[in-house]
Amino acid sequence: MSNYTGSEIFSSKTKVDKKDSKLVLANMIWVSFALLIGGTAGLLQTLVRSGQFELPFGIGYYQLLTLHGVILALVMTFFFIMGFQIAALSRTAGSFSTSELRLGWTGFWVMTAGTLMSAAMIALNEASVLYTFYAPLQAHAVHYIGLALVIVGTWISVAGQLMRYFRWRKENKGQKTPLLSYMTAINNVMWIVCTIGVAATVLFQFIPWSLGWVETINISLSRTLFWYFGHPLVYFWLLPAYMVWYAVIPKVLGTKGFSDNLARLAFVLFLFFSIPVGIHHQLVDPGIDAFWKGLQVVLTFMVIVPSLMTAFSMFAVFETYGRKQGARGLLDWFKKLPWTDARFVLVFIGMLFFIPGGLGGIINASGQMNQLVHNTIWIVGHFHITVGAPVILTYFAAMLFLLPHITGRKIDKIANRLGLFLAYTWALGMGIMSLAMHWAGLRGAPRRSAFSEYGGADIASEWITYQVMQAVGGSFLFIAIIIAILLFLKLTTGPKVNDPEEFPVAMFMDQEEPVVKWVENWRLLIIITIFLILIAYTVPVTQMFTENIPGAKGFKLW
Ligand code: HAS
Ligand code: CU
Repeated sequence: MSNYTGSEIFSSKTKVDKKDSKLVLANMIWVSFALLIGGTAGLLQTLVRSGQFELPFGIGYYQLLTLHGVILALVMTFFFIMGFQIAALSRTAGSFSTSELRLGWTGFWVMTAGTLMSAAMIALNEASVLYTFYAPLQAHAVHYIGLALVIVGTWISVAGQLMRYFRWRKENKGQKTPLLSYMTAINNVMWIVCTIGVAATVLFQFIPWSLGWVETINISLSRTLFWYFGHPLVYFWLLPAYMVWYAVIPKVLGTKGFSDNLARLAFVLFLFFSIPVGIHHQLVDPGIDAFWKGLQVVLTFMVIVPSLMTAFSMFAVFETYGRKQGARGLLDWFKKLPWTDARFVLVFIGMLFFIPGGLGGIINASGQMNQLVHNTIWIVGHFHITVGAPVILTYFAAMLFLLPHITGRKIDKIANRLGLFLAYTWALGMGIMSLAMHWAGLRGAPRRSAFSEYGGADIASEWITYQVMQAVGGSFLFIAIIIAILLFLKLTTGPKVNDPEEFPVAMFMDQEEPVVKWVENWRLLIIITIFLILIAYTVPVTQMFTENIPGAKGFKLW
């Protein structure tokens, strides 16, 4: 396009650089592989929980559940996020330098090594501790070391990405950075700050304890450090999806984004409020004063705001687009949306899922209601309609244009149709499965548990229908995963073309406006972030050291 203005003008780049593309592709290959393995595990779990199926070859339910969580929630997402952010930077800020690229590759290989170590321990049945690895369940030390390496690998890759971002800023002093590059920087800075928590608990608690150097572990502290990381983790997954919603979708529609400044503000709010809220996962845990739980609940309600801003922006974009297409009346614009473009449909269905997904989050975060849903399968329903639908469907949409873009191909009719099938099958499967999970959860069905009749208890018999529904949903999801794999193969093989698929990046209605300066004042942003963390965590964490909590020995319950 010749009429690029504002931040786009500085990024004369219109493509992901060739060398960078290889790294992006390597990451995306891991995504497909992880999806297949993790999805198969998921299907088998729903079958076990239906009560109609037993796992063969002595595979344990919790072993499989650990594999499912680790490979999908951690491995698949991390590789996607690294690949996508590298692509977004290369596309909008320009190619990576040799040293930046080298960091990307080193990170990739360290993540690969860590993943293989953990996967081997899970396969050997030495690490059935689920993806949250709650103490006092104790895995083999190699499992924790593997997970630590996965995190260290992301740090190395993120270092390369941040260097690319700051190099752009140095070379273009005083200008506003391309929006997508800015967004990757926010996500990466948030990531560095929050992973310090999980690194601390793994290095100083889990590894020495699993090696037998110390006998006991402080459970409260380990969980708190985990959730200090575990909540921002969910936004680390979500923000790349939001990058697509804000910066890609308007371009797919052929219209402008609502506001570049508003998008940046939303991301800043995520940086501020994602981290000091982890205790909303511990609202029923002992050892944390109600006051600090309450404070983190209030902060949780703050982190809802940027998602509401995002919803508002999306409605604005859709309506503007629809009206341009001649829509009249209140809701006519809805019909004018491009219902045959898989890039749009995948994302839109994801957004629809996020309406109940977000509402469920607000229910979880509300102190009293959390008592009802905590540790029930409602929570599993919640995270399947957040990370398992809006986030992953958007990742699919991104791969739909990114894979042909980086390999020199186009989305042809068949690929587009596969994408549409994928969207609908996924929606059907996830819809049935997660609805059943929410219902069963409200009737008390526990999460993290294999099939049991609980000695014929009446209440347990109420759950069975829902568990069968979950298996039906799980089966559709498995079909969807096969479609996804076929789609990725289709997008990366076959004849190349001269003008490959574009990586769409939108302009904004306020493109000509100057950017609000403080949103790129990193010193200020980091100070505020740390300040909020100190307020939320200093006292509860100090109490965990001073209140003489008895340590726990390790247990291997499988
Ligand atoms: Fe959550 C537990 C609270 C969002 C993931 N969450 C989890 C766990 C995961 C997870 C994995 O407070 C389980 C962890 C474990 O293993 O124990 N969650 C929230 C809140 C939000 C939230 C307040 N969660 C997410 C996202 C996730 C995710 C996002 C993944 C990506 N969550 C909790 C709490 C717990 C919890 C408690 C602990 C529960 C317990 O007891 O264990 C908020 O961020 C949600 C804000 C979102 C919205 C939605 C905005 C809607 C949008 C779509 C607009 C649609 C459009 C299209 C434009 C308010 C942006 C519409 C068009 C039309 C035409 C209609
Ligand atoms: Cu959370």
